[in-house]
Amino acid sequence: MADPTTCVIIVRNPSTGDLNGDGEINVSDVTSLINLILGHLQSKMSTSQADVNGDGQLNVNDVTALINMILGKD
Ligand SMILES: [Ca+2]
Ligand SMILES: [Ca+2]
Repeated sequence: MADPTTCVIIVRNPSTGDLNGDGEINVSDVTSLINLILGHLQSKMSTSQADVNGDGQLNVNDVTALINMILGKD
């Protein structure tokens, strides 16, 4: 149950970018994202996890956004 005195601001789905679901966002997720975009990986995750920049499409821009997220430039 949420504490009514606590204000939580969720900017994005916390699982966004964690494509392989291991709880961390790292180069393994970049690989998974590229494979997903290239059609080499069947999507087991919701699009919201792979659509890193949230534009509704899966493409190289999400790879860039994911890399920036990993590098802390997000
Ligand atoms: Ca991961
Ligand atoms: Ca996108």
